[in-house]
Amino acid sequence: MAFEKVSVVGLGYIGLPTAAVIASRGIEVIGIDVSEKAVETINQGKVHIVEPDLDMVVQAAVTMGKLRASLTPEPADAFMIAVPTPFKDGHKPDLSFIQKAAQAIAPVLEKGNLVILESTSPVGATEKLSKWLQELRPELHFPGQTSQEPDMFVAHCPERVLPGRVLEELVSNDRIIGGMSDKCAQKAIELYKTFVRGECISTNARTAEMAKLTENSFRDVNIAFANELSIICDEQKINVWELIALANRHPRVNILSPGPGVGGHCIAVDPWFIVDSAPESARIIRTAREINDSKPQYVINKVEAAADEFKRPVIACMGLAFKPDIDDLRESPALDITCQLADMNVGEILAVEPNIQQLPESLTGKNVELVSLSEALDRANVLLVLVDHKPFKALNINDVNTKVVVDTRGLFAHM
Ligand code: SAJ
Repeated sequence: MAFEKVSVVGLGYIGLPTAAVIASRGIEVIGIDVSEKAVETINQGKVHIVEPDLDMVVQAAVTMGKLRASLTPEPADAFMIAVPTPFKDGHKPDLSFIQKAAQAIAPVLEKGNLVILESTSPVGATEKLSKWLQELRPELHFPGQTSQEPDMFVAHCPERVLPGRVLEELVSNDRIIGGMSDKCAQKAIELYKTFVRGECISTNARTAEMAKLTENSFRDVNIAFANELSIICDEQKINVWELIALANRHPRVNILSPGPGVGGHCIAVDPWFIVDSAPESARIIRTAREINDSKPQYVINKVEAAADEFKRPVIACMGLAFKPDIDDLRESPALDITCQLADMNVGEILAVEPNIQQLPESLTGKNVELVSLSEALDRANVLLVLVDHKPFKALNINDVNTKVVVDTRGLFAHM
């Protein structure tokens, strides 16, 4: 069966680019979102999130009449769910957005439809989705739910794109296609083949769920290794950046970079889903999370000590985003550190973030000023490097040699 109409539920950082790319292949796409503002913006051919080139692709798809956003679901051949899966108290996965998406699409589902879960999910979530849909539409036959031959198809195809390179990676990355049955996987592969150039590899839904969690945990554990090294090196009076560069000359060593902590809504979250499902066995994964989560406090202590050297400390927090050259402040250790420093009253706080025009809500009403890089260099006596944005990388030693520098990204390591 060819896919003539596809519905994407959740028009955020993953759903909107996915919807726009599928529409650009000539397939009719209906995007569903609970936010009136997002729906209105998209229907005007505009975007409500920042991602390179996304505005152009969305505008083209809307102008061609292939992409439309709506608050209410309507019938389609396939439904792709791309909603958030945060954690709640005790780092337990919160599947309520997936459940709400299931409730929203259930009334319009028809025999033969394909339902795909793209959201990063704990093992077993796709089975739960199939069960919820079965309960809502008892006359249909969902995979794994009844003894009858299923007439509905359900699969988990985790998104794996890197923010900042979403449009490219959506097409070029290989995809893991975890079917609730082989038939489900085959059906999902047919859909992904319409826009993915990478390989589509089929497996079962549980393995696909675990594969995505594993990828992000692998990265988290490796960043934790680098962060732990940075603390050991501070104690031993060794330049960690030089150390890592030397060790990485070994043909089988590839250490990642230390930083002020791990941010974003994926790597700092997903490993907890593994820990939650295997609390006794997931020891390295849990410890890595704890190491990365404790890094901001370590940085704050260093800044406090640096500020102590001045009667009137003026601290420039360089970067608020969770990684370089983006405007995304979600779950950002840089923002968290800046916020905490402001609350502690350690001095005057200047925030430098070239990718935003105004301070985020969490910093407004506090003793924090958003300033340009040159103003920060004029006024600050303590420089706290939190993000290695391009304009910061262009600085040279003469710009900073009169300041006390706390450099969490190794920007000045080789000067
Ligand atoms: N970081 C370091 N040191 C490093 C690398 C990263 O401190 O050497 C920090 C970054 O500064 C940032 C955090 O880690 O705060 C995460 O950044 P990232 O670039 O590693 O990853 P994300 O969160 O932008 O995207 C990840 C990607 N996963 C992997 O690379 C395994 C992406 O492919 C996933 O699709 C995405 O998570 C997701 O949505 O799950």
